[in-house]
Amino acid sequence: MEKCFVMLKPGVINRRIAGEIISRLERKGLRLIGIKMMVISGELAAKHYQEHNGKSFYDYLISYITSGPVIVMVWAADDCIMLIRKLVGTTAVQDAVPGTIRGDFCLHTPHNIIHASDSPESGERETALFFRPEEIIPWTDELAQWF
Ligand code: FUP
Repeated sequence: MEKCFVMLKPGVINRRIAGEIISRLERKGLRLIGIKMMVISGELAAKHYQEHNGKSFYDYLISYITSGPVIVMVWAADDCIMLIRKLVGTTAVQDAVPGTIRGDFCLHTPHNIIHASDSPESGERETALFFRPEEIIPWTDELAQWF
């Protein structure tokens, strides 16, 4: 089953909308197999966003992502990454369609409130960066056979 790493970025907890966003992923039927709250170190942020190193927005992105508490999660389902990225919406907030998380809750692309892995490989890599193996709990869904 595919894994998707999801982060609710700094500001989501302050705005008291973490529950609303998590609820959207749960209502889709996705399976939450890891969750915790943390403040990301500069070192971890640099590893997470290594592909953006050197871009114009990189320094701002690193300072923003380390500026306050985040909630990190791992979700699992068939085609989990494609399904979650549809719920999340586009990176640029001016293109994010109402009804998506970014379309409903954010004003500025640099603060687009949620990160979700963009490939199965990044799902695995990001999960391993943020979670120890014992923090991932792949519970059995007794009803799944009927969906
Ligand atoms: P996404 O996969 O949608 O989170 O987008 P990216 O990995 O391309 O970008 C990571 C983060 O960098 C975005 F969430 C916001 C920030 N960013 C900018 O600030 N400006 C840009 O032009 C692109 C990304």
